[in-house]
Amino acid sequence: MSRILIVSNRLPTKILRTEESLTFQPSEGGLATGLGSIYQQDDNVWVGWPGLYVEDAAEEAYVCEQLAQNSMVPVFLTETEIRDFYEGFSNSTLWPTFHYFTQYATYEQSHWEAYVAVNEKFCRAVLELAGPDDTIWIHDYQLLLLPALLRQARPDCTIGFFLHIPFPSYELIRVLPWRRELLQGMLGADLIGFHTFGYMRHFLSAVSQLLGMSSQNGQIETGTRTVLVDAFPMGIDYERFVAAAASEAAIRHEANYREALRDVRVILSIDRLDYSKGIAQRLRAFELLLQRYPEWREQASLLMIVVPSRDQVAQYASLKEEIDELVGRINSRYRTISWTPIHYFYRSFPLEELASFYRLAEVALVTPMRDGMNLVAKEFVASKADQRGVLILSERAGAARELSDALIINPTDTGQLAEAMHDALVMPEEEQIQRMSAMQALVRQYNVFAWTQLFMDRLAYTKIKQHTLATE
Ligand code: GDG
Repeated sequence: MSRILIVSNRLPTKILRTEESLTFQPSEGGLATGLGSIYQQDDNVWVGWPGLYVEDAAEEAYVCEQLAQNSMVPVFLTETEIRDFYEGFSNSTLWPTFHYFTQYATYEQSHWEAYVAVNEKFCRAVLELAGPDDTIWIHDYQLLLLPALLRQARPDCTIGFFLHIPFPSYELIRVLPWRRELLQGMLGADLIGFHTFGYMRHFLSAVSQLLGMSSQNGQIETGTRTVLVDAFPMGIDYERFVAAAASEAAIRHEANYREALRDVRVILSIDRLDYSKGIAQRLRAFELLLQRYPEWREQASLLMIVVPSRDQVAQYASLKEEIDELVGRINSRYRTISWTPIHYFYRSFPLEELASFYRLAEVALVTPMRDGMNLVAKEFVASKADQRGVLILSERAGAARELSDALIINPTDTGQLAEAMHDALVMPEEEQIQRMSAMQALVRQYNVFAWTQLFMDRLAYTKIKQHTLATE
């Protein structure tokens, strides 16, 4: 029987070690919830790292058994592999390069070697599981070499690859010493998906300039095979956010917060700690809003949630310091006894609380410097049952291609961002409703289930086409 094997760096479950036991928790984030619908169907499985260093063979066997009950297969990584492959090559070479932050990128041969070795480790794990009719769906920048490794071992297998982050211009890719190997790694897939046509165009241009392979209508001829490249903008589990926002818990939390905040207007921002998200620039823009429009002092507050992330990587630790310093400076300068300009949380919240923040906010500030898609923008839209609220969205988030009814801004233009906040706070209700309902229709229709279906259908079509061509 044919199955789908989802492969990603992390499993949709994280395992935490407490003093006396291991606890299994669902991971947050769009990928886990989105693909949750398919990996637990039939005999499908999800392969990835469970976020835990196992201590002995007995513990390893226990973890495997527990995960197997939920259709997951772990790939165990060592501390050295996490340091060199994950924090090193994935997050200190590929992530900054693909987000146009080359000044943060490092180029360590030992990190590259670890990246190759871990991709080979994933390859062995998948080969142990995969039957000849199975479909393998690989996710994201940590596993760029895996498609070609699998192709080499199983020339006929069906492989889809999806990149969740931007694919940058050729000028950025060419900086990488291992650029050809990385592109060749991706070309092992039958179908390569990106969030936007822009990323897809960059990829085709890099393949043409670095590997000399041309393409037509998104089809690349590698010499031995045809690889299809296409855009699949990822959606969210829309109804899950509608339900979370309508839940009793979310309504109760919202009422409590409103009371505590004495009904000030709330501008919301939610991100993982990351320099690509434009958090410091956003703070400066909020400060400018308070300078230019003193009428918002004591009337509007920024509710800023920063979810801890990658704090072992140097740039993330210094970004955290910069944010702490900026928040401290702005708050100490403008605060009054009864009003705090910025409510800043450096932690994550359960879904119902997150939903209560989406309910509470009149304005959502999603202003990354670069972002593959940005699901927070879509979640805010889904949570607004009364269709009031304004989304301010960076033109450099993938989501801006779809959500054109947001106030679209250039995140480096602090003045424009401050003006957009003011415009959002004074926007008439009819205009809010008109914009929000247009965005809701789109986010509801192109939800994560539609995204998965579209990708899988396209992959099946690609495979059929290849067979037809081969037998002609
Ligand atoms: C990568 C790409 C692309 C956040 N805080 C809490 C919480 N979250 C959840 C949000 C959302 C997810 O985390 C963040 O997703 P994003 O899309 O915004 O960003 P990345 O993590 O950078 O994701 C990105 C994505 O992959 C998918 O392809 O869109 O461009 O960088 O779902 O809700 N969840 C909970 N508590 C929190 O405090 N429960």
